[in-house]
Amino acid sequence: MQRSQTLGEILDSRGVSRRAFLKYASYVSALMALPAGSAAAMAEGLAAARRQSVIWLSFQECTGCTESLTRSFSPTLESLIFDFISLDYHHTLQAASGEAAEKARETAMAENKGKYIVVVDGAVSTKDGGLYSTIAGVANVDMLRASVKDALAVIAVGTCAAFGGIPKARPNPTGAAPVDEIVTDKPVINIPGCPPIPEAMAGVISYLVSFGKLPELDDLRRPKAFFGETIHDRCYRRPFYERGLFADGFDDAGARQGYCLYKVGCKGPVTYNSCATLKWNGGVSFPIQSGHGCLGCSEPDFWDQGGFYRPLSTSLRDLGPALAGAAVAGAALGAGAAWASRRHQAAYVKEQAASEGGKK
Ligand code: FSX
Repeated sequence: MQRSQTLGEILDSRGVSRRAFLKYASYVSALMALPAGSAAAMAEGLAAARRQSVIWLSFQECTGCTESLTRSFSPTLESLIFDFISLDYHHTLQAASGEAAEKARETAMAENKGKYIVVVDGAVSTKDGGLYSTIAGVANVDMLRASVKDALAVIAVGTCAAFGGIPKARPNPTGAAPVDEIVTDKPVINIPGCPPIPEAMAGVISYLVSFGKLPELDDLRRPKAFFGETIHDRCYRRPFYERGLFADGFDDAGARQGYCLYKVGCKGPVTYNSCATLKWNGGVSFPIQSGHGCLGCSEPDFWDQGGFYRPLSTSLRDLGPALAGAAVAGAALGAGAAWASRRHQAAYVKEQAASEGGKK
């Protein structure tokens, strides 16, 4: 396979039909709710594109994000990695090690100046010069800065990379920070989730490769196609919520009837993600369908939000002073986006408190 070949030519030589190509583009377009005609445009864009060079950096994380992608059902990892992108550097998946691995990263950067994409999973240690997490003797924060220098765009996959995630949970001993706090002069797309939904990662990369531009993002830099609605908006248990039918425990009569899990701590109402529609493991299920409330893992600071098993109206209410503090810090640091999400949460708590008061 030559680098100069287009994806269309590569797939032709492998006997992949144009029809299969269009089917894939239709699938991604439908996932991303793109306007009519986008599937054909995406198929055309992908066919004409050259394999996209991707440098994938893994920092403070649990490898769940890569595990999630490698268990992607559709499109498969094979089609994503071997057909659409050239994964030139990936700590977990690359065959090279030591100096050869680092050389591969430098070569990919030099050969694809201004055109390669950097994907990051994991938070970036910044305390004490970033010495708490290093690769090949280089602090993550320095490797990130050097790697994005000539990048086209940066994709932060997973809540750790997008918002700091678990490494940033109080007391944050390593000074863990999200990617967009370090990278301020390149387009950054956040695909949060701990781990993120594989189809969201694959869809965004396909969109970038075929259209050469970023998909529409919200105020937390998340693609609206996958993060435009809350879990609650699309939850199949929502009719129970509307009727005031709640499980009070995980094994009571309400739980057995499939009632709403709000009272046992579900964070679906304030969590923007596609779990309720795309689900997991090829659409088999998602946590709420398996009887467990949403933990809110794709939202900023989810680990510190006041308890996974406490109802939102009580757990978030405890954050009153923190919410006020975040408003000040947000304005000072220009972190208004994160605050916007918290403001949504605060409004929800207020609404819940009012409705609970009304029921008494
Ligand atoms: Fe974080 Fe990902 Fe959670 Fe784990 O790389 S988002 S801890 S699933 O692995 O970064």
